[in-house]
Amino acid sequence: LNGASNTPIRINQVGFLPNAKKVAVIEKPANSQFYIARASDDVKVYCGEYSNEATWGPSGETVRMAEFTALTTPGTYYLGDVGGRKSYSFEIGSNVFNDLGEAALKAYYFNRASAELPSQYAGIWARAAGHPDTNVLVHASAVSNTRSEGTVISAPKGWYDAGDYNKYIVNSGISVYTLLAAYEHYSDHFANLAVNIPESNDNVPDILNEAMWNIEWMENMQDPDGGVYHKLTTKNFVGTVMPNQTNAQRYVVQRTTAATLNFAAVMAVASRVYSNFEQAFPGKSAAYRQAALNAWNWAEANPSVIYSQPSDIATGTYGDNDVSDEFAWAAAEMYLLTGQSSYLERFKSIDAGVIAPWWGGVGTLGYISLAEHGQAMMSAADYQMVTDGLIGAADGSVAKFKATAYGVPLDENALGGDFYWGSNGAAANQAFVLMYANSLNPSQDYVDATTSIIDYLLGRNATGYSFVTGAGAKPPVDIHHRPSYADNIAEPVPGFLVGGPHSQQPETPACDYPSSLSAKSYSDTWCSYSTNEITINWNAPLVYLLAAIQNAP
Ligand code: 9MR
Repeated sequence: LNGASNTPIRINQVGFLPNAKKVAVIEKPANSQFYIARASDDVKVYCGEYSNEATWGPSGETVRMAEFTALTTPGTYYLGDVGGRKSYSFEIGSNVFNDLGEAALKAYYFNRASAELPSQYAGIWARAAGHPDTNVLVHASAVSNTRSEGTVISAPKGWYDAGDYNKYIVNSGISVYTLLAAYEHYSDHFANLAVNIPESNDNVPDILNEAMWNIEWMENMQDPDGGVYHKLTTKNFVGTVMPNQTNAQRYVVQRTTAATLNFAAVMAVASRVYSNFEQAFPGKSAAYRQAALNAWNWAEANPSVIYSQPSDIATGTYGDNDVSDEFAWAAAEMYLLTGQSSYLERFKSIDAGVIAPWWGGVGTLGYISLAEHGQAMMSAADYQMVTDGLIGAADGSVAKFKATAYGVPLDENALGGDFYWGSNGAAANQAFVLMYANSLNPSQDYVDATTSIIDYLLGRNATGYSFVTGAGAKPPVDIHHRPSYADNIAEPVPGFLVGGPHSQQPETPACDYPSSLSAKSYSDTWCSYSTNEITINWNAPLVYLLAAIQNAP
């Protein structure tokens, strides 16, 4: 399944919006000219000159860029090289991202815990229900004044985090937040995006029904005293089986400050979002408000409970020694929820900074929420501080985008730079910030840099893969995802963004990597969970940016 790439031309394998910047990358072309031809009849419709040669450190390649932005006529094309080489075919059109946008959201449905996926919704990936999670034990590490070791709790639903079957609050939080932000920032887009899930015929946009599947799980992860369990997990990762083929005991493990603040932030946002859907979800908005307040109060009283893996638990840690950014994010959301100035003061007292958000660095989410919802509640100076932070981060991405030989805002430094575990999710999260900055302060550079990230994820990268299952001519096939592995269906579950290149492959050294160079350190094998796993947190910015790029001002 780990075939060599069969074209040296690196190009977005899905397509380009008509007015988008359009660039392909090729290693050492034989001649300075390229052409674009119509796929149906090989008629050449565009000729261009490659840019000058440049070397991209992360891939070690000396490449030239082929830009054909001026070609805007919808159609199916390929790029040809006078040396006789051709790219995969690609589309130009205003609908090029429709299927992908649907698939990226539908991926969450495919990862639902406690749910049967009938073929009516899941097609060939139909499967039986697994993990009811109605008989979950409180682990010794998670006892409180209200619950002792072995207390049985019920916490069904939620999404499987990734290729494993566990459910982790920290990672769920940023995923839900990003989907809810996508809805709030592009509500018309999502009001019209139905993805054929069991709730598709109700009066609620599918993205909010899907997010609710996970929020309802999160609700049950709060102890009556306000503290929130870090994760719901088996003791060890289970084997490569379908969800219904395993019934290993599940536990809730530890209560941490990070999980509790993350939960507070998400519940505060959910209280706002679902207040507009009171009929469909009666009482939820008020309940989430109270849940957020209780969580915040617990975190204030327990400000430094850091996750520490118990000796009998071996699953993902999502450990984070620095919870200052979680305090900043939660404080921002609590301010928007309550209007109490102490929360804003708290946010301002923490210099969380704006970076591409990730599960361990969430301060940026507070900036985004305040910029989007807080203007009327903030002084002009405070509002400007927030928007300047976001615009500054977007400008940083633009500077990188303009500097690299691939024309993408990804580069490396002594520590591996942008090529770490989940580098594709990090790239998508740069685009999240770019497109949010673009809504504050529209700029062609922000849109172009985002397009370059989309291109990178869909094939303009040093591996030759489109990194989303089911999308493009050469997508990942052998992903680290238990249902995709165990279901006897050749194609993996579609719509999932894989983790992507991870410099030097330290965690999974024996997984058949084509190269040790950072940008090529990717292996389309089950073995490589450090590059070929999928997660709910990497898909969320993909959902966001596909909506954003189609609705850019
Ligand atoms: O995405 C996580 C990455 O940032 C960490 O470096 C890595 C190792 O701690 O863990 C990743 O998260 C995994 C989680 O612990 C368990 N489910 C699968 C996740 C993706 O590989």
